[in-house]
Amino acid sequence: MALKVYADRISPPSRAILIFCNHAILIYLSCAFPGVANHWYPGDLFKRAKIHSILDWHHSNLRRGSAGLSFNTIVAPLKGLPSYAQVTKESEQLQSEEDGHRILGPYKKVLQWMEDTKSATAPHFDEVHGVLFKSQKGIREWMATQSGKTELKSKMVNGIDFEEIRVDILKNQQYSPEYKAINPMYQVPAIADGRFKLFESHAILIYISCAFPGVASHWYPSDLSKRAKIHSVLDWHHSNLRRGAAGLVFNTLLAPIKGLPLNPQAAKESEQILIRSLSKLENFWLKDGRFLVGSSQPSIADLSLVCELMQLELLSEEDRHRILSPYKKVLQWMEDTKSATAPHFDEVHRVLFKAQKGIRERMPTQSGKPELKSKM
Ligand SMILES: N[C@@H](CCC(=O)N[C@@H](CS)C(=O)NCC(=O)O)C(=O)O
Repeated sequence: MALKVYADRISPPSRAILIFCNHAILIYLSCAFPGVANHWYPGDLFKRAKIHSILDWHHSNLRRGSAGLSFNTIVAPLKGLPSYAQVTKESEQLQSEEDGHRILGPYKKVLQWMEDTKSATAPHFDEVHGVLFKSQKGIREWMATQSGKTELKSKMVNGIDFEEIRVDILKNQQYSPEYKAINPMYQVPAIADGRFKLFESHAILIYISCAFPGVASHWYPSDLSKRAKIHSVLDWHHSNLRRGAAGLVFNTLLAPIKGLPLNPQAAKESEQILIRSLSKLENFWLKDGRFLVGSSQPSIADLSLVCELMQLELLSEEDRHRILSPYKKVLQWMEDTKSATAPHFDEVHRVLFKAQKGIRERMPTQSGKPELKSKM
């Protein structure tokens, strides 16, 4: 039976490349079809881990930047949604080809690499993007008529011998030259396994599961379709649950640590993303089993997503309860994941609970307030 591919090449325009940018599908296709040349997703563990690392990085960086820009400049007005003033400024400039050039122009290597990738995948690349190019003209004309009108408005529980090196991000230790050599993106977590260095938490979890034979198979089952489902939920996590939870905590509590003002508007938007994500977790991802994607035992996806939700401990008890309490399955799944990884779970989150105490002591009472307010 022929493989069916569901993709919307028309609306919104940015999704014309859906088939190229869905990581879980790409990995599945590379593994499931023997005809796929090895270079697309090499069998070598280290090469694979580096590919996972850049794919994960992509979600919160390149994709967030370019999809955010095209959403706020093109898609939001098409969908009748408000977009943001800051990004709209960019959009006005993006209406011309010269301004598209302004963004990409300085990056010669990037431009060359785009050309090389196009050539390596010709003629399919242009075929897949045909609809995008067709809609480009219409969209630019449409945007011109709209301008002015649119108000822009692990630790794994598997006995792996490891050394933990604390990088205190509250003290900006991620910017030290020593750490830059480990992760040039200046973020935690990262690992070094001998000379092999890796960043991005999902890529790290996959690497650890594959590189250490002692890791129980339920964390990252070898079955291709189970793996593909785990990749799928991990990919979903980046742009949904993480965006909501991390955005909420950052904009209500942590921004001042970075020298930025608290942003109640951004916090409100993040909270909406978080609520939508919790609802998807409750009604979709957890619908078939105790753990994610219908599993009876936890996988690396449960670890990653439950840890994401743990940062909500930093909010006031009242806000945390208001946000999480409607999601009974989610709460049970968090408890189940904690129990399945005890005593490591609490040990790993000890720093968080310590920070929680200090932060809560400084919080004003939230009672009676319908929305989260700045708390520092
Ligand atoms: N997508 C990355 C996100 C990494 C990330 O956002 N790390 C935060 C801590 S949770 C960090 O290092 N923040 C410090 C900074 O950005 O300066 C991953 O999953 O590893």
